Amino acid sequence: MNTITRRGLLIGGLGTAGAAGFGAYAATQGSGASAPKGTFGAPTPVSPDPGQTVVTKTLTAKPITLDLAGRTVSTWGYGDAVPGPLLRATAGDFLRVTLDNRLPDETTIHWHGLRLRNPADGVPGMTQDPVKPETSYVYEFTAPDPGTYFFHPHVGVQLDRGLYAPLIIDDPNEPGDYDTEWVLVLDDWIDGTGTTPDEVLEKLLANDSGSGGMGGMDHGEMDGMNQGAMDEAAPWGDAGDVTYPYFLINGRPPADPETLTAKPGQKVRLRIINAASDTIFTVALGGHRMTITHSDGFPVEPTETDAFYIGMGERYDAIVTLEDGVFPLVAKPVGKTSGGQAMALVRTGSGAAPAADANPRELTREVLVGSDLRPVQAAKLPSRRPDATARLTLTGSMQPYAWGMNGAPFGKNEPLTVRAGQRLRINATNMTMMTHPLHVHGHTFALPSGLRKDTVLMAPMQSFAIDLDADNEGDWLIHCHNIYHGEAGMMIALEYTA
Ligand SMILES: [Cu+2]
Repeated sequence: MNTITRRGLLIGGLGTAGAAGFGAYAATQGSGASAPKGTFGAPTPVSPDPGQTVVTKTLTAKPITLDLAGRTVSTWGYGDAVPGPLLRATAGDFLRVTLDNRLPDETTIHWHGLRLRNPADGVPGMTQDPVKPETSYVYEFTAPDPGTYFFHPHVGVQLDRGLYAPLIIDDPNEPGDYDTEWVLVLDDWIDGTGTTPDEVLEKLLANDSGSGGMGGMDHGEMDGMNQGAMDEAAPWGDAGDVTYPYFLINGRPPADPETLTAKPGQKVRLRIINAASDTIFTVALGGHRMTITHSDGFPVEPTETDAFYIGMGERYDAIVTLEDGVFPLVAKPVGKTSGGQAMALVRTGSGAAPAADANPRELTREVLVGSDLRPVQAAKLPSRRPDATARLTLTGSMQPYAWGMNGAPFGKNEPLTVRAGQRLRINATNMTMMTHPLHVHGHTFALPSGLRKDTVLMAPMQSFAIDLDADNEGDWLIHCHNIYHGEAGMMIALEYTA
């Protein structure tokens, strides 16, 4: 193959090697014609510093089944459950995690939000070779910042299976002024319900051709395609592409919800992670107001609200003082009219459980937009003028299904560049009519308010100037965390140059 296009790689790889999309990077960075295989080799072992605590874990990625309120579906997961096992360490610890790949496909693990060493970032073709079936790979890195994170593959649309789990980095200096903690992982679910995420992607991409591809089906007839319902109250426009039959909290649909128990009056810390591939949620706890304390791991000025939006890849921590009774904790998909909602139960006393379609009034009161939060002083980047600027436009459309950055899909767009030590200002603009969660690997950035994020929701036609300190050398990805947009090309490289 002499001229490799990104589309050729994507469609050629569907169903067999989801890594093909990210492999386009290697193809365009090397000699062009022959995509280098095995260019990274085995990871170079690194050693913890003296006195550093080592946290060791093995994660087995494998086919499993998931019980959705009595309906059993086949999927892929880490270990035996969805989400996979909680990984927990303290800021400054050295993590040594072995990925044991028992999947029938190549995979990797990306440690979402962590400013870790580049070889551990989990992007095949950019930081490592994909991990082949029946082989393993050791990730070794220091976790520098406390916070709520998660991990997932960075291969194809594998994230839209059950391959995700929470990662909590504790702060050794935080007083922990709460009685208990609940980790809530939100997801949109389609795998094993008659289709797979690879097939969903294939249908979305077929929408690009305008002829053939779909065998005469029009958009409205496609399974698994969102009908584009607009949510009047939300600022996000047409928020998703895929129609999901289920929405989950901690791997369970509302018909069989997780029940979180505590005593009335107790203070609970919620750590809420959006692991969905194509769904923004509005989150509320019936009968309560929440105080948001952290965004993407970093502390914010505590902010009370009835509800908040959470985009794909974002995390929010909140403190709630619990009332007496049984309450629905609802994550309502934005802009989607089928598939219901995600829900867990909070039980501190007696009472009947709320129905699966419980609609707490908090959802329609004050809904906080995360990028409006204010950082605490300690979370700000040091004050400094940018040394360099870069332009980043989010481009593309639903019909045809073609997404890119700076006017071209990944592999055809020019990488952004920065020199080590610079403060880089990225002037990001969403030039599309959809909302995109913009995610930067290996760094956290600051919004103009100083708010630190690694993933930020960008509404249609919205702009942000985001600043980052180039203090982590390597080749990194910047991409939309709608996993289907990313795979369709809405990614760009950030490279350190001499
Ligand atoms: Cu997007």
